[in-house]
Amino acid sequence: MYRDFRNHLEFLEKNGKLLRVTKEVNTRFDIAAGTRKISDNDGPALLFENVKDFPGWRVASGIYATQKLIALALGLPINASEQNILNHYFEYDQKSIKPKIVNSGPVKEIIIKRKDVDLNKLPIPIYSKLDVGPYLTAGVELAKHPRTGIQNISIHRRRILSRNRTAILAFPPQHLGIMIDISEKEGKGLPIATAIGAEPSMTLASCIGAPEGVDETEIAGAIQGTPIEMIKCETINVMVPANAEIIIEGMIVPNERVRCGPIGEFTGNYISLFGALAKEVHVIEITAITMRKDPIFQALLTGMPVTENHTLKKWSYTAAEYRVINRLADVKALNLTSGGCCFYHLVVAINKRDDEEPKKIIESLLFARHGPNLVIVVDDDINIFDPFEVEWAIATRVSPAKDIFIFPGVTGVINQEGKIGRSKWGIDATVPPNEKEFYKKIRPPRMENVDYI
Ligand SMILES: [Mn+2]
Repeated sequence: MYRDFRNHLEFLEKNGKLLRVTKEVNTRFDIAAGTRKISDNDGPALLFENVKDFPGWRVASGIYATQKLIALALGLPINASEQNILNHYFEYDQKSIKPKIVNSGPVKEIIIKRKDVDLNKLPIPIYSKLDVGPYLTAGVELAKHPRTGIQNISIHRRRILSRNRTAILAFPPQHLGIMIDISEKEGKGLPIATAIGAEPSMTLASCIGAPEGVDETEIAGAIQGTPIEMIKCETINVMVPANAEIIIEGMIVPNERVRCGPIGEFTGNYISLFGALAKEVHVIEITAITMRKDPIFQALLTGMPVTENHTLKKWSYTAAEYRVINRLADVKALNLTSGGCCFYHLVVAINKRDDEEPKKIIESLLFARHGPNLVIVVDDDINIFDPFEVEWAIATRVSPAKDIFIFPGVTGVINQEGKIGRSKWGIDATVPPNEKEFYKKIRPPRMENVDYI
């Protein structure tokens, strides 16, 4: 199913999931507004062909904005279920195909170096009203670990500071943040490239949360079934996808810090768990831009859930959370809910065998890395993808004094004010032991005889 970014746009168009926009749009808010609308209306993805002040450029946006678009990017049927998508995530991070090194590729059609670099010539959108300026939001960041030389790929927001400078929000325990810190302690700037309009498999793999020391490019190869073609950068020692639309090469400026906010966050407001960290972030000096001669810029909206900032991470988080609890109970399904920003609230359905299982699940998840803030455990007769059924389970199966667990300060987790340590909670909404029959959903017998409605 190998597809580079523009092949993928063609594939989406054939599937009725790409809309070409010929109306003139402004990079300030118009692209964001269109992307908001398709994110709320189940697609299609957008290709803006007429961007004010940027002749010759096109901007693709919302490429992964919905469950259907994620399914298509993974090579699954358009109506693949949540469980089907999750099953694929279980497989992907267990497989790898090494990249193939090439000497030429379309991303080198235009090469701009050093003093000729000008980020203002790229159609970089401004998304939300209080955003401090334009941001790169869909760039796949590539960098070599200063000690091991193993490349890491991950997505981080970058604020545009000037013609040749950006900020980047990357901090430990994020792998790129660790790598930047190691270099800085040695007085060096880490070389980092960002690929815009990379293969869908690269974008998906960069969000998969692989362990430290894994080159996610190999996971990307496994997702698309063929090696990613990688090529050397012009000015730094980093390998980049040769079929991307745009590569921006640069180096961290050691010991310099700048603000990287506010920006509309995945929380749906301007207050995120990154808020405090965004006050002092690293600066990158751009050393080169290489691109196709008719480049397509990729925009990515964040803000109120659900956007592609949520869909790209939701299933990899869910897969990780499943692995934390699958030995503790007979887990039937998990849902990182949309209202919980696809991050904070996890609903788990189990086939309960022991009355202690819900509390064990809650404790294990709340204290796990990237753990949710609230875990709700229900029996497997509840459809956890239906908020009505989850609320019904809470209404009819919870005795608050004994079934709600509050953990006042979970360390190592960043709270809404950006401080370390936050309270978390869990709800056991499973039926009490020995009373199962009376708690079941009532449906009149002989429903099958109602053939007259
Ligand atoms: Mn990594």
